[in-house]
Amino acid sequence: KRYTVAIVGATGAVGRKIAEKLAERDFPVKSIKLLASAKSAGTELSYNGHPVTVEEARPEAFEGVQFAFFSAGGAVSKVLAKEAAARGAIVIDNTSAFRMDPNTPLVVPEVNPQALAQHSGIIANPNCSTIQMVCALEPLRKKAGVKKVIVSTYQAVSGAGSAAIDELEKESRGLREVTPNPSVLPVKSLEKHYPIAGNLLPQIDVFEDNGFTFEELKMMNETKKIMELPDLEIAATCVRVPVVTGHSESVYVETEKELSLDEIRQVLAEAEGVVLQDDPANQLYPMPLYAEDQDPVYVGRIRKDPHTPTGIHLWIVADNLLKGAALNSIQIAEKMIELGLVKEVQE
Ligand code: 11C
Repeated sequence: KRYTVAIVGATGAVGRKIAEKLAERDFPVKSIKLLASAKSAGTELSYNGHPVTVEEARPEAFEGVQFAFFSAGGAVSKVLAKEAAARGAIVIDNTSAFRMDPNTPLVVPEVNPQALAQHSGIIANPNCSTIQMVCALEPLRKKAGVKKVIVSTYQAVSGAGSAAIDELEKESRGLREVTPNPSVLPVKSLEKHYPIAGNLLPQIDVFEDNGFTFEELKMMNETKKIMELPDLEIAATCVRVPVVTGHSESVYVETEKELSLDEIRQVLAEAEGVVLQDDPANQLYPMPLYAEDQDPVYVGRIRKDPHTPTGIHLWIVADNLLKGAALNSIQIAEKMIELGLVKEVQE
């Protein structure tokens, strides 16, 4: 069985990765539609070595589509995702538009595939920094319960799109020569912009009334929903760093039951989608430069807290465009096929 697939936002950083990964994983594609804004319509891209002309993302473009991967921003998803679902497509949405909607499953296949059964046409793909963290938290929860999480992130600029990558590259070249003239980071739509080369920005997305940024709240709320832990004590601090791709996270976890260091290592070594990189004697630990273009979530620097017996410190790194976005979206589609959740259509 093969499927007609659409990618909305096909010209963007994540859209391009979705096309690459579908081909690389040999996803059963019968035909592909690359969709984008009217401005990009007519652009020539390629899929699996074949040229494909980008079409404008309009409601009619979803006729006959079975899987629609959306990655063109929340505003586009809010307008077009329901149009695609109404035409029979399963929408896998990479924006925050539907993540907290109680009727929309928010899924990381290694963590909560059971949530897929309740969908009504739209499945939400979580925020990149949430995905990599829950991949490491879930196996610990299964073994010992999870009570509390405090996370600080070191997030790559590609999370803010291609324009932010260009900005880091330009500023890095001019670091010693010209005064940078930032216009994208930390948040394109806000008035103030700061350089990212040689800097850290403790702001990802807009500030909310409680002083947390929207990115921080996404990590907190999405983790509770995915892990089905509404009472989880969780707080996040999200920071943009001058790295092109690969989000890193320092995570403090308190489990319900105490685990030994060996048990923690064993649980993470056996966890689906996780690769343990934890050998301080040989200076082995995860780093974003080496996680780029790789599928796994890497975990290392594992330590027991010196004061709290149930406290654990972890360092978690993953490619934010792959496991954080394109790969997880495709794994959702693959899981739906595996679980028989895709309606058969008359050919
Ligand atoms: C970033 N995490 O690194 C954001 C990008 O809600 O899917 C992902 C935004 C989202 O800036």
